Amino acid sequence: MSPAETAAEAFTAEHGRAPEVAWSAPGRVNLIGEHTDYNDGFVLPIALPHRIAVAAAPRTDGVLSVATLGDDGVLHRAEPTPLDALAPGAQTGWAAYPSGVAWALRGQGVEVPGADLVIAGDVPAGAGLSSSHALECAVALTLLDLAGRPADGPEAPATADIARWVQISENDFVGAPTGLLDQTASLSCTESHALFFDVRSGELEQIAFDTASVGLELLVIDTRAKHSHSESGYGERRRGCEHAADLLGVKALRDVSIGELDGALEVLPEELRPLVRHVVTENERVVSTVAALDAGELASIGPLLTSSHVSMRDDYRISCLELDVAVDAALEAGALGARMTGGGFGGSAIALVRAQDREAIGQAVLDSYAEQDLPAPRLFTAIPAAGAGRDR
Ligand code: GAF
Repeated sequence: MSPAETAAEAFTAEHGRAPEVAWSAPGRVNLIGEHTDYNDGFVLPIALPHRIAVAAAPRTDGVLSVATLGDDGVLHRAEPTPLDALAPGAQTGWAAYPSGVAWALRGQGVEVPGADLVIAGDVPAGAGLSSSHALECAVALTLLDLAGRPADGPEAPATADIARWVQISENDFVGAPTGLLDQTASLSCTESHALFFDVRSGELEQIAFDTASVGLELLVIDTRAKHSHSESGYGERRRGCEHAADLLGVKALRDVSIGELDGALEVLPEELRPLVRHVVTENERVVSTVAALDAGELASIGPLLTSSHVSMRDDYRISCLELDVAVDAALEAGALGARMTGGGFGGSAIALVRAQDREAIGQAVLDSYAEQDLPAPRLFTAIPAAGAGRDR
């Protein structure tokens, strides 16, 4: 059963009526371009086939009720809350994500009605694969539909606005100071493509990314080391970048070109230099990756992925033992390139591998984990899937 079918079935069992609408949104893997989004830079994600679905129907009493189907098959219910009572800090835990979206949409003048929502999905949580944004995007699309402004209708808000509203919910309600990468990926990625997103201009370009046609695979290694944006050093890195941009007299680090990097580093305090070096070189790597993909040279992006990892490990300092073990083992076993993906401090790594080496590289990663007494990671091959959409 698809996540949407599962959510619809759970909705009917819970509420004794069928849902009126259902929308789902995917998790993502960012191919390259990490911690560049809040620096107005470039990112290049793909959507995963893993999705979060929301089945819903309106209520007439102005109350939001939310329930989510756990991996254990048990339905977890949040306390039903009047929409008027939603405010940052009023809700914690998983329920803050859907509630925050309702709050943010209302703040933008969307007439969100009371609603029953039932959530189900298969994006691994805490794996750095953007399960929270998949959830928030699916909720946003569902509530917009119930508010009479479905994303596939004539009154639809611009997709960039929906992404921004989801960001407001995440930043101001959930309290995680994240950028625009994940929502945009979840809403705008397409099958067989990576999404080249220029965060400053808002421009989106679909870049063909068909690994199978050139005998390659993108292996995802979910390290199972849990990561979280609100508790990690994410905000600290973000503030460091903003401080560096201030000192350099630019709007964002996006404005520092690779040619200006050495000069910029000279005038910055020592502790900010590695952050700036990462962001400026990472933007450059995204542009080079897109150029290689456009030229049909998919295999040649491997070294760019690996340099990105080294930059995050040594300069941005957001890697961890589990991520480094995964990357090193994959590279030693013949991966063309490998890097951690997402916010860091845990979560997942990716490795670009030749299809015929996939098994051996996967085994090498598992062996390396066993040697280090780490719990076995979860491995799967990512195939770029479709972005968010209506299921009902
Ligand atoms: C997380 C954030 F949510 C994104 O906005 C982005 O900054 C990413 O970390 C790092 O590239 O996924």
